[in-house]
Amino acid sequence: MSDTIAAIATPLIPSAIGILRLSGPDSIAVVDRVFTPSHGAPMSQRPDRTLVYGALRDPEGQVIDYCLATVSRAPHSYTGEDTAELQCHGSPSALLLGLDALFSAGARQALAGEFTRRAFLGGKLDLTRTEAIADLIHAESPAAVRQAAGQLGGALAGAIEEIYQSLTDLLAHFHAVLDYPDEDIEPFQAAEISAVLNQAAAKLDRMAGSYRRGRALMEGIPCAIVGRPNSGKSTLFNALLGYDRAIVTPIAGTTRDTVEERLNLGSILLKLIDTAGLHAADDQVEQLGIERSRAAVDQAELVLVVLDGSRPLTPEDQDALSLGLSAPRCVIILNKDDLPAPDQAQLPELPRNTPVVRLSALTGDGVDQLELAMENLFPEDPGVRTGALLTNARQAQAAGRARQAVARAAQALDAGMSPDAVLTDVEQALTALGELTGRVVREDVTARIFERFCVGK
Ligand SMILES: Nc1nc2c(ncn2[C@@H]2O[C@H](COP(=O)(O)OP(=O)(O)OP(=O)(O)O)[C@@H](O)[C@H]2O)c(=O)[nH]1
Ligand SMILES: [Mg+2]
Repeated sequence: MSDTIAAIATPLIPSAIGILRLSGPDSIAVVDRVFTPSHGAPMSQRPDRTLVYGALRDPEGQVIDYCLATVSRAPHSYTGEDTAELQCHGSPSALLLGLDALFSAGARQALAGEFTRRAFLGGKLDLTRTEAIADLIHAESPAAVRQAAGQLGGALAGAIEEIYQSLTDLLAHFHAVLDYPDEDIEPFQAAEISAVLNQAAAKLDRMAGSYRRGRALMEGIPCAIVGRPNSGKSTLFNALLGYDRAIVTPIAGTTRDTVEERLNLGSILLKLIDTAGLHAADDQVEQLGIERSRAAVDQAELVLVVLDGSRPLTPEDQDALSLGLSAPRCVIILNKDDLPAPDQAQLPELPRNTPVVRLSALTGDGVDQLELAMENLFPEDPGVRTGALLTNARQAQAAGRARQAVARAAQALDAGMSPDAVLTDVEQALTALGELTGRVVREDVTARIFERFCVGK
């Protein structure tokens, strides 16, 4: 039997509303001890989920705040236990006094994520939904919100469940075969089994493949700005961010280390990375910086190649161009458009559809065109439903293990192995899928998941 926990569920800053929250068997009794409705019966005699106005009092009976109380009895609550909420004014001091009153009345301080942990252990939420709650709280773009909300609605859990069920059916079939060893599997059945395995493998492939996009959604799409020294990378970085984040000087080699900032562009979130100018450097610090520039390009989904449009191209510009063109997406920027352009032809032959944008990072002219070009490079992928993307390494690893186990099962079947060999692999796939949703509980893993939550969630 669990005890009764309490916490302030809203940030401790002066604000309109602040919420005290309780979960556990004594929640409603505790509320009765600290809260007196203005009219009528105490909360223990009220129906679920009705708001009751009244006074929150300290152990001496002094009023701390006038607030709204509501209760939800097990199992119809967030945690599945008896729960209560007090919606107070958002006064940090009053909330702390209210919390003390709850402790005096028999509750104890909730740990970070303890409400959601109870919801998970009580079977109210699977692990993908608990992770969706953390993702929603931390979402930094509209697209990340939609993904998290979809996952909270069960999009990922549903997709996993489909695969889980098809493999469970297979397993049942195999058990039947093993129980009657004299009956060979009909060739027709073998083909059918193979089809189920292949279908599961294809779905898991797509799921595992969605991690790249899911991670970019949560952490920002890595976007590196490269070019030779003084081409105006840091000026552009600042122009895109809208404030002076990176140092800009007329001295070549100003930026020595990579500088990262998040940037919301339309519905996408970018992790924008300013880098050290590419050139043959003698200085050891500069060399290290340039190595980091190249590493940033390796990781990038999008590279912005910044060329100084007021000067002829140099071998360093060529280097930046070929580096940028090797990335999954690339935009070529002819910067310093406010200055006169040189006479000779500028750009070498580029792959078709490579966007080229002329702008002045200094005056800001044309930066909106660049933003548009960048946004257009990331259309919504209709292949994977929003909410069914994998968004963290834990999910990706478990899906990867399930995928490998299914592939092994398919191979074993093709190689004409005995049913129990195939069975073992299918069982391993089910275990991995069970870890993904939390059907199979691993304490170390769940502990890490709930660490991301704040107290009161
Ligand atoms: N006229 C003009 N000058 C610019 C423009 N963009 C940058 N500059 C100038 O070019 C010089 C170098 O700019 P930075 O942004 O520091 O260049 P960088 O590419 O980051 O240089 P490193 O960090 O040394 O690699 C500064 O004096 C800027 O003011 C532009 O659009 N027009
Ligand atoms: Mg710079």
